[in-house]
Amino acid sequence: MDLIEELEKLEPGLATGLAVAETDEELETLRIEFLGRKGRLANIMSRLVSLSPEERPKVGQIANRVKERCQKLFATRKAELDALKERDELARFDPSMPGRDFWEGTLHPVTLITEEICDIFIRLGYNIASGPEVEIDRFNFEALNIPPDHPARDMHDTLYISDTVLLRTHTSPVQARTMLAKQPPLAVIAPGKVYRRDSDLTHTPMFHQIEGLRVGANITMGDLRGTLLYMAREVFGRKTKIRFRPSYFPFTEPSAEADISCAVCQGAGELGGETCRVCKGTGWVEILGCGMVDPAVYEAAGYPPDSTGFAFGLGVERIAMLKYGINDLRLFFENDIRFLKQFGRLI
Ligand code: 2NL
Repeated sequence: MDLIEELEKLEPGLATGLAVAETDEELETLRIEFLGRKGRLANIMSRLVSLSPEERPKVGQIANRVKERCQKLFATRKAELDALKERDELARFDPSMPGRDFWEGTLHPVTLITEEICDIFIRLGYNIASGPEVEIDRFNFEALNIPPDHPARDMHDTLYISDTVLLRTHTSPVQARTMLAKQPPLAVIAPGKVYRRDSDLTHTPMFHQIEGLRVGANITMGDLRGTLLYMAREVFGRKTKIRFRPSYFPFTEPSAEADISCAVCQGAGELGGETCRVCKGTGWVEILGCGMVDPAVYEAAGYPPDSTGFAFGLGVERIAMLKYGINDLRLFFENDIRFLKQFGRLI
């Protein structure tokens, strides 16, 4: 009865193979060899037809039992190998290893500069004010001495939502609203996003401004100069100088643009024999616009006509570019982590 003999050899043969198999691949190879569609057991079964009808069921039964036992052998060895693997992994795990570093995030340079400048003015006694980014014509223009036909409206490239509703083009409407709510003396600083229909290498449709307004008794342009010089020295260093050039804004009279001595070349205009790339050799860089508040603005606010005060407005991205030596405005809006992480300070 050599079919039965063959069947009886299967189990010990498999056991020998399993004893040395150590991987899932080796187990699979054995499974195919013994229990596969063209494997040893299948081969024996295919030869059952050569037996007499009496012998066939008996041998068939034996074959089924052998098959079950072989399957059990596989399951046992698989469980054994899995347990070994887990033990190995546990042995390799070293709980004293330092954890993986994770990226904690840093504040955006626009946020850093905004906070730095606001903090300077808080130390000077100013209050932070805010207002809506969607504004009405009245606060963005009318209250600031910019009537409907005023040429300054062209300068602003306004994004309109309707005839009277718009995205604020500067943060001045915040101060205009503050003046309606509060009588002088007043010292406010208004940081925030502003919008203009303008987009090229040096302009983005949204950017950040900080404006300041101080109204009280006997406030002069000397106070304005002293305040701005203090701020400039806090931001750019103790040796920073300041100068005013005459300018024009509808809401201030007189108006000026303020320059600071170039922080890169210390006002020399050159650096290592080369023309300074930041101030283009002039030794000065523009940082903001300012002036004494125009009486028409007081009138719109219902303030006494003899009120005195100054105001200024600066672009945050511009200050950040000067302070950190950033030469491309687009970097502020791409949020490339390699750029952002250089500004260090953790949240
Ligand atoms: C600039 C110029 C400026 C103001 C903003 C202001 C606000 C009120 C009254 C008077 Cl409520 N003035 N703001 C004044 C002068 C200049 O900004 O070039 N900003 C980037």
